[in-house]
Amino acid sequence: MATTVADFLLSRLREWGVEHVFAYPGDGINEILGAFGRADDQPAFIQSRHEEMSAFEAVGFAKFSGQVGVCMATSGPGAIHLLNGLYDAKLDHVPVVAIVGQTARSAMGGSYQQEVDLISLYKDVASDYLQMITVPEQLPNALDRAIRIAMSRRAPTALIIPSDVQELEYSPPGHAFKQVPSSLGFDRPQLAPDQAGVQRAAELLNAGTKVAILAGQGARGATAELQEVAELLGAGVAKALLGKDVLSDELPYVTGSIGLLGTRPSYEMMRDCDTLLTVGSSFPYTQFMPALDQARAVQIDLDPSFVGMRYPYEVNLVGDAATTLRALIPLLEPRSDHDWRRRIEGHVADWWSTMESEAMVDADPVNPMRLFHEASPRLPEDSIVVADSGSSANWYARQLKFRGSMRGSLSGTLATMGPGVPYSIGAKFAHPGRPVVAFVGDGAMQMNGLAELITIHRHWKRWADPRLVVAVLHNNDLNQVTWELRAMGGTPKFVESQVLPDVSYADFASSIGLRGVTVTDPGQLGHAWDEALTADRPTVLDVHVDPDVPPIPPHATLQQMENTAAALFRDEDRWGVIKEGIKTKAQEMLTH
Ligand SMILES: Cc1ncc(C[n+]2csc(CCOP(=O)(O)OP(=O)(O)O)c2C)c(N)n1
Repeated sequence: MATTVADFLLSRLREWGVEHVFAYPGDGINEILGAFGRADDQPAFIQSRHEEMSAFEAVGFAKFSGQVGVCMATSGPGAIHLLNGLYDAKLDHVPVVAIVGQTARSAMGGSYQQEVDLISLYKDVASDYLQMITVPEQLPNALDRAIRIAMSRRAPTALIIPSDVQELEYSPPGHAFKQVPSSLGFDRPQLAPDQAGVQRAAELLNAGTKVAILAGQGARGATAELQEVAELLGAGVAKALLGKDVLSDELPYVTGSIGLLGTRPSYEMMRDCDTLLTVGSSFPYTQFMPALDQARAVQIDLDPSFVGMRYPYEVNLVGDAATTLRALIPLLEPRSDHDWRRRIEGHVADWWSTMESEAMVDADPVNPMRLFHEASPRLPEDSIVVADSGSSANWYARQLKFRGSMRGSLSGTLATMGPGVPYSIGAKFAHPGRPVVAFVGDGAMQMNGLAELITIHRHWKRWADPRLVVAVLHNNDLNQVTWELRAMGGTPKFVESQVLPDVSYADFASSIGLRGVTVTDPGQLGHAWDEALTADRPTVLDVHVDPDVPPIPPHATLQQMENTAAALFRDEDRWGVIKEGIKTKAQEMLTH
């Protein structure tokens, strides 16, 4: 039997080492589905409940494997559903390739069923590379480029393959005019910075007496170098949200997260430093960086289109983080004055004890911080942790102490609701032997997490280590926004928009064959975590948390406090909120 375009597509994906395609079927890709059958499901077709989840699964897979994630959907509605996940990839700089169907060439332009102008629709999200395949000879080059560009630019790319083209007999490009042969593979360059720039950076950093380092996900792979630079400069290191796993929180000078979801020591370090070194981060909230005339600054980034922004940097070094730091290290002068470093370490130690006290404040029924606090020391050193967008992102950022080879991520830049459960599935396919934990709000569970539990149920037996824990923050509220309304707009909780219908997430999990555990008492938490982390199957921890515990940052502005107070005056939950808020904030003062 002749090889079709669809057969070739799958064989080329296999040659690229792609083992999973996160996808959902439809007649716009029927021929490709037939090819999966003929290829004995290699790469494996990982069916989700919704194409947006397939895209999130590809993003989660790519984030945790470091390889390209591939997702696939039918024409029209399927391709439209992928979009939010692809934007998540675009904004967090993740390599994902989307393959979507389209109506047959003979019907194009005929307002045919499910005919959507996909080139226009995908133009922005897949701006790095987007092609429609119209003849077989075009395919290898377009696919190879889609993969190579996704990997090299860390961006989503897309191929549109009309249904009739999928069925054509494959014929390769030849050695002829207007044919574009192609090849496999891609060796990443080690991008070294300009030596004169490194010299200027070293002079600037050596002149500083109070050095702060901001590390982002671009510093992953440069852990040892980052530690060495921090030691030499007597600096503290704050971590952007996507860089939470680049450096262990057990290091005494790591101040933790920065920004709205950040820690007090990060805030204080940025407020008081005289020198800033940013490595692999495009952290957007400049108000949490030093004042514009306060610090002299150096930035290191792989991508020349991302240097020089967000702060008036004096030296912008384009280079791979590890290579650039290695070039810098011999030029740095070790600090003899350790006051600044000691101050940072003191603030960090105080911070962790405050976090513990805040987590132990009693609440009605469970303090959400305690859920994270009890998890933190129990998380295995090789675990992968994800959080959804919602209050869980705050507690993930502030309460969890990362150590060992732990990995973690969330939708950092798009900050979309809903990736928690599908990211955890992508993580499991990336590392079937590692335990995965997802912290997800009840709103995100109702949006799509509940349905994606069914996907977990479908696939979990393939994973060498069956441990996947979804911890649901069950507060019957879209809590993060409820608090944003109070803090930003001075608006009281609007019940119609904020309150969620009550659902038992544990019962749902049990009903489909997963473990489901309901936690309504903080005393149960430790045991619940121990059981979930030793279970023989995925577990949903349905934790009834108090929506009145404020996820307000430790450095909230006076205006935000005033807004919150004004909103609470008109808020029907005001007494619970005030009580929990005062008890929590008191911990920051009492312990010290
Ligand atoms: C797709 C999408 N819709 C809406 C929002 C705005 N939003 C951000 S957090 C949030 C509330 C999340 O509620 P839930 O999942 O219950 O978590 P909680 O904050 O209550 O812990 C909303 C509505 C968003 N970020 N993404």
